[in-house]
Amino acid sequence: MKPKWWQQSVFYQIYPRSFQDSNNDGIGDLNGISARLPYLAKLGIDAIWLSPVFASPNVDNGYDVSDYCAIMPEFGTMTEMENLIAAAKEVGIKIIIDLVVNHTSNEHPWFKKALAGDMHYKNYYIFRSDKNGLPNDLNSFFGGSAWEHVPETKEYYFHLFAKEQPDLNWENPAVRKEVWQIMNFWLEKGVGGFRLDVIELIGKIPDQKIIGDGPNLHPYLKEMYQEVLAGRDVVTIGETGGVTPLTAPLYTDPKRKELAMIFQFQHMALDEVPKTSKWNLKPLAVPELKTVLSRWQTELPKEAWNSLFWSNHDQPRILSRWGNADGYPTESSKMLAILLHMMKGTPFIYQGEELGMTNQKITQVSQLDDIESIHYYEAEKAKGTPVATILQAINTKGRDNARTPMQWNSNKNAGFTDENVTPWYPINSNFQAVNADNRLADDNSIFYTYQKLIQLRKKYPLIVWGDYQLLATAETIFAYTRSYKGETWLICANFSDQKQTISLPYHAKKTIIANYAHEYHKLNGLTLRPYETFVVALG
Ligand code: TEU
Ligand code: CA
Repeated sequence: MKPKWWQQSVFYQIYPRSFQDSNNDGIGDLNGISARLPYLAKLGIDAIWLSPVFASPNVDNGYDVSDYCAIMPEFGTMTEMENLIAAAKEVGIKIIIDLVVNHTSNEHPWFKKALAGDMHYKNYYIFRSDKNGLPNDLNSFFGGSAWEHVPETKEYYFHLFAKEQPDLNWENPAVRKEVWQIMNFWLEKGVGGFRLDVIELIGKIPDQKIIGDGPNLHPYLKEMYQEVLAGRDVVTIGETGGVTPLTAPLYTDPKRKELAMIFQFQHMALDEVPKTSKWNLKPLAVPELKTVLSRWQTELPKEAWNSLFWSNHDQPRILSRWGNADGYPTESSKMLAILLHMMKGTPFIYQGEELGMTNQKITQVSQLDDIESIHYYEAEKAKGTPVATILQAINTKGRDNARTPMQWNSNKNAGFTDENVTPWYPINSNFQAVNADNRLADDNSIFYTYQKLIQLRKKYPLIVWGDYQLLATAETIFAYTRSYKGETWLICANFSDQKQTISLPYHAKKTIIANYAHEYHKLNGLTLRPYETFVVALG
């Protein structure tokens, strides 16, 4: 297969509400993003995954869409969106939009008409009679039953997320046609593709309690390809929470004509007690991380394509999570960046990751914004769990951690919005130390590590295409090689806050990148400092 642009690209995710406010209402917006394009061009990224910017009552911050072809007024206008797409193109950046079509908002006109008894639109959603009580015991991902009662019509409707996010009935061909029209509408506006929210859920059969990976999932994706994607050089990235290296090719093998790539989440579950919930915490075991990430490097068939990420708007900040934000913020954030960006797959950087932004601790329930955390809090409180325990889980894994505004400078409100405005969500209290101005002024900052990693990916096909091999090492040494056309690179990280001596019988001929100022030659018997990480060409 001819290489695709998105296989050789680095993506950057923007959560618009928190990126840059341009009109001083305390809410990030489209013009704010346009104004920051020079910063993104300097970083060197090729494409932006824009979290939803469509009309929405914001029960789930835009992941509940009430009009897919209109811009949320708080974020701007359709003209401003067109301007953003055009201005980004000028600097070589594509805009990828977030298509949230497993469900709509309950304020979408389709759902309002359905509730009003219009049978055409009722069949856009999943309604069931209430005559035997709850249709079944399926639960929503945000807690509680997935069935919401409508006493007026003696029915329930189905929602896998909040009750304000009713699931669409994909079995109805009219629904699918609406989605293809929405996609075509945006492609004609010049977007570079789609991130497909919870796409593995569209083949569901609620009556049989089949949710992920339903029998109709792949037929629908094939239909999407034929109706929208065929003949267009666009990217599609499926959010697939349950995907494994075995099932990934079903989505991404080009011969199957479905999606370009997927987001897998197996590594994101490694600090959860297996088979419980994201809130049930356990410490990360580095050997498990090595195993899981390496499996995606070696067990994924050549024809399939994966993405690489540490963070997004649903995950806590990676530096607080698996780095060492207090003791070694610079070293450990660089370690994480190098380890991931030297792997095969398309890297995604989440806004602020390139600055070393961290989680923001809250001490009171009133500081919560995210619907998932609020539901979790209420459910645990009802069970009698102590507040301190609940807040500890939320401070560790809650989604608000990633959603604090971007830290641009050391002024009050961090340059996100005017100093006299109250931002929609508080700025992380460390903004005076952690901000873009400081990072850009320091040649040794994490920002320039990300910039260099992006440049290296463009320069060396080895990073894009090379074979991967995990090396047998001490538990908290993460070392692997990449090999391509007779050249081999070694990537080696001390994933701990202790000194460790490595015994790798290699000689380095060239240092490519490292997080301590050091040239690497003889590697056997080398003692690595905490989080020390280097990439060398072997020879
Ligand atoms: O997330 C999918 C999803 O399954 C989340 O509920 C995930 O389990 C959780 O965020 C992990 O903490 C997507 C979007 O990324 C998310 O922001 C939306 O809330 C969700 O879909 C519903 O649209
Ligand atoms: Ca604004």
